[in-house]
Amino acid sequence: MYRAGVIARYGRYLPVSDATPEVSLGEGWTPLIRSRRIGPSLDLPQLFFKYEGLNPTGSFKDRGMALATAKAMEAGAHTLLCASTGNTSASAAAYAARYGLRAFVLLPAGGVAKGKLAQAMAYGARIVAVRGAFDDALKLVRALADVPGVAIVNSINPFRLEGQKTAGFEVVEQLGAVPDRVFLPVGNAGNITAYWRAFRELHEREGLPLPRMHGAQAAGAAPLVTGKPVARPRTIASAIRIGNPASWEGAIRARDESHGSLEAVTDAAILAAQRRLGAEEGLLAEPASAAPLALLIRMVDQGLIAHHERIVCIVTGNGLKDPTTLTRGLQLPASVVPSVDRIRKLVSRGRRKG
Ligand code: AN7
Repeated sequence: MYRAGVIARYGRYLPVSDATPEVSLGEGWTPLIRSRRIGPSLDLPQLFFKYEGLNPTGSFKDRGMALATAKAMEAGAHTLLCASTGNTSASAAAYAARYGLRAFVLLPAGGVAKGKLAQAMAYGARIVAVRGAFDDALKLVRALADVPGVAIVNSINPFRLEGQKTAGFEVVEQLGAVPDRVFLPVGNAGNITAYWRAFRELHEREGLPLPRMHGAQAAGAAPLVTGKPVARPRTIASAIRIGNPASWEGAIRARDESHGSLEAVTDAAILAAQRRLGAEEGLLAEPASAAPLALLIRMVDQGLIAHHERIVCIVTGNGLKDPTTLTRGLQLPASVVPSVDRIRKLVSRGRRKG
């Protein structure tokens, strides 16, 4: 189907009017891909990946950013402002570029993956590297809410969550049913809040059942698991290196109302899941986006998942965002002389099955 963007596709369920510009970079309608190897290996034939890394700037953030940008323009703003662990800044910068707005992005200094920083620069954002964590940057942004002409486009902006909920609608349309469980990474907790809103709306509107929501945090940045903010969040998954999530209550409500869970996974488990997504499914995920699979694998080990269940893991961001982590521990291939005989031997040596 023609990719028209989330406002064109789902406007009837969004807070838009004739005065709202139809902002779009072609975001949304990302593929729901059935697992070919990981699912069967876990004895879960109905495991699916929602590949949000195929959005225009490579992450799920574009959905909410399209609507937040539209509403900012409707209100006459000239500048988009956000704090970000990287993906929100890349998204804000892209939409600002397309519509002739300024983007100001506050990033934790040294804490953003290379690809995301490169994007923000390439899209022409003004970048401020803040000495501190994401949470410090978000605090600064909140204090700047009164600057005239400036729209905050963090997920404390309600339009971000409204645009984001379109992903939940898509999962149900593409699967042809509500999944039994949805697994997703949790940082600032906007995404889990938005998905839960989508499923609740479908439940109320169409009488559909509700899924169980499972949020994965990184062990060194798991305030929603421990119940208290983390002053110095640590994890290789820089996207979710967040100590005091803005949508705290939204995440708790999603967990409790859905009879789901919020759990921590180690960096080692995240990296192992990331490798499996690449090597067994052909899906590149950034580390944060592999956390849900890490949690699912653990729950399968614990015997908590029934084999017939329909399970969707949200792959929130593209692996290309963070090449440093993707290639960690890997060796660049050695060069060889361009000899057919040599290379014929190498190619003939053994094939992978699967
Ligand atoms: C790939 O870009 O917070 O729980 O500033 O980039 O809704 O925060 C990114 C978060 C998951 C967590 N996966 O989503 C930011 C930012 C990826 C992400 C999350 C993020 P939320």
